[in-house]
Amino acid sequence: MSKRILSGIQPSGILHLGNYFGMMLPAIDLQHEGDAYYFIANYHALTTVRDPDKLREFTRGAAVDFLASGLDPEKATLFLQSEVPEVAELAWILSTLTPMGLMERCHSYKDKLAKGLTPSLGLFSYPALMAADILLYNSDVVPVGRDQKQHIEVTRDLALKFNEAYGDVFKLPEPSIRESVAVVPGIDGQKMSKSYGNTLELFLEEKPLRKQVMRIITDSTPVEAPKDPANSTIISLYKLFATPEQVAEMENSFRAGGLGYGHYKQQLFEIMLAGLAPIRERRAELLADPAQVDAVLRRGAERARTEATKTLERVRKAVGIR
Ligand code: AQP
Repeated sequence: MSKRILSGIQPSGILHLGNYFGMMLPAIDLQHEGDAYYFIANYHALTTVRDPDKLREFTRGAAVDFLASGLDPEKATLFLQSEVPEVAELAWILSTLTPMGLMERCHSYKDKLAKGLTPSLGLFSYPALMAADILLYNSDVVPVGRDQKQHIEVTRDLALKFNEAYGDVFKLPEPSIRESVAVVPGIDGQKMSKSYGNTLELFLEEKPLRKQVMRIITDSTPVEAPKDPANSTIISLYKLFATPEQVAEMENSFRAGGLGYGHYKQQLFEIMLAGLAPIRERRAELLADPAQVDAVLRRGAERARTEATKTLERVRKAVGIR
């Protein structure tokens, strides 16, 4: 049987380079290696987006952006999480086995608290819904950025607890993390994140994109002085697009001094624009053909729901509500 690959992305804002390099591209590469299911996690996004029009816009946008980035609907199943409401039932069942302490230890929850977000029960129990997303589709491999690694461990814990309590129902999934892009930095040097306001959006128009690149925070080394390439956000982002030779060239130029950060930001902007040009073109085509996107999502939802229903039947039987 072929490997089941699964991953999701929250439409909690506009997709950015962190999403693209950390998860979307690895997931797109994996679509050739098994039976891939990718979804837009709009139930998850409800924990942060309160405006229904915005949620609809971001959800649709994420689906279009994923397709434009290279998701092939003939190879991978693309669907909206909410088209398979069975996931909420499984999340509830899993939550009855979930220790509070396990959720309390989750970094992403703690980070959001530290950023001042008032937590809802939904945000707190987010990893249980994510476990349901993964287990409902009998997933073997889950391509994610490093921030999600702990949530896959939680998923494995919950699957084990369930299997111990009710018999062997779930497979234990493995994360797949591309180490070189596991944490893409934002313009402030922290993890690029929709909720941190530090993103470079994947499909931002040329002018505002340049403006955003020029806002990358740097130290105050004078133009003529040598610069340290080691902890430079500019270089970390440049590496996403440049060849090793181009990166070495920029690093040497940093060490030599004589050029200001503005110069390197311009170089970054130019390589970014060139690198993203093909997917920008593809996106424009998709935006001009909404019926094509509708059809992909409809077909994806049907396939996903068929799979989900089978798993949920086994779960219901196992726990005694059938
Ligand atoms: N900066 C990043 N570097 C590498 N991978 C990243 N991912 C997100 N940011 C980076 C990966 O993208 C996938 C989808 O993420 P998500 O949007 O569902 O949730 P997230 O990780 O919480 O992303 P954000 O942008 O930080 O969203 P908010 O601010 O709403 O919480 C995941 O596999 C993630 O690892």
